[in-house]
Amino acid sequence: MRYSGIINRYRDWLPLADDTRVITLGEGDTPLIRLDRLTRTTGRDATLYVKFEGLNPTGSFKDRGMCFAVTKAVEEGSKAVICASTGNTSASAAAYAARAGLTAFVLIPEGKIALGKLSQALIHGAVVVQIQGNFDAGMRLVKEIAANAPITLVNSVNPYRLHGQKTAAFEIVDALGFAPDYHYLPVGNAGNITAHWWGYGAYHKQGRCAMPTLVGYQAAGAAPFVSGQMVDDPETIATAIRIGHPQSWALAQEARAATGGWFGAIDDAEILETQRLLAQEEGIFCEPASAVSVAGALRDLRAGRIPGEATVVCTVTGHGLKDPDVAIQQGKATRDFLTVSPTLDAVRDVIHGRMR
Ligand code: AN7
Repeated sequence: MRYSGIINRYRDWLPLADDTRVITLGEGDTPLIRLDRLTRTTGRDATLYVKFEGLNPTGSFKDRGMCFAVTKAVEEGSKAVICASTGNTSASAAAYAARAGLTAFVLIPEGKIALGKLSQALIHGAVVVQIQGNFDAGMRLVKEIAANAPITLVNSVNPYRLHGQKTAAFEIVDALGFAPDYHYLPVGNAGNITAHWWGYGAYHKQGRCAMPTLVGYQAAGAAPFVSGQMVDDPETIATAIRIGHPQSWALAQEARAATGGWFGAIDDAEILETQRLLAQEEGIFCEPASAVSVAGALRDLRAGRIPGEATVVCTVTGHGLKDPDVAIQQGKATRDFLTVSPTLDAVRDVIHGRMR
């Protein structure tokens, strides 16, 4: 049967009326890819997978939640949606609003969103408002506006977002036949780690799987869950998770405590290194923020913090094409980007010098 998105696949697990019009772009059904080469570098024989959420319709995991949030907005008769965003939420809101025939208003931090994401918000016809402030400032504004106008807030404080995103956990259990022992996620607002807790929890309650340990990693310059307090001036090259005041603070603390998990931080150099390793050793091109989960899992495996025989899933949240600038900077830094004269000799020289 033709695959037609997360709502049709997991309808019984979602709060939805029978006759609701479903707004879908075929989100979900993303691959679970084994990382054998990178796992070997840890010296442990864990089974490590990535759930490549960059293969969703707009290139990030947000599509699962946006599919459901926009479907519910239409069900409730809403004519417009609004969000603050570091980029991916705005891209997804713009696309799903376009499909539903709603107006999308998106607030983004001026100069701090990756090029691919900005291009998406613009081409899908969202009203794009750059603010001279960061994501957290934008979040305060959209909450205020949505509280006083007939506009649906589609940030992850909207619980339908998390219901949609919990389907990623269902897919993992359905694919493996069991839950992984550990699940690693990059954490910004902590909506997605909360959604996975809900998803695994719902399956666990029905006896379908054990509960995995949930582990969240943040960028070192934006790591309130690691320091235990909000960060007023978050800074990281991983602009997707440049967030200092997470919206799902209490829920994520609960998810961590209930599953015996932990939070950790990865600095920008290690984020970039891991992004490059994933691309060059495994063929998986993700955006910088998405490399944080894999960096955390590799670190914890090496350190023996998780047992060598564990099954581990890392969510890779967004596609690398979201942020071409960072990828090109990384590529140029390796000095394998050359300009030569159009002659056989010149090209042969390059090849000769570089064969392994
Ligand atoms: C690639 O788009 O918050 O912990 O406004 O884009 O659920 O917030 C993006 C977040 C991880 C963090 N990876 O997820 C936004 C936004 C990528 C992201 C996260 C985001 P949450």
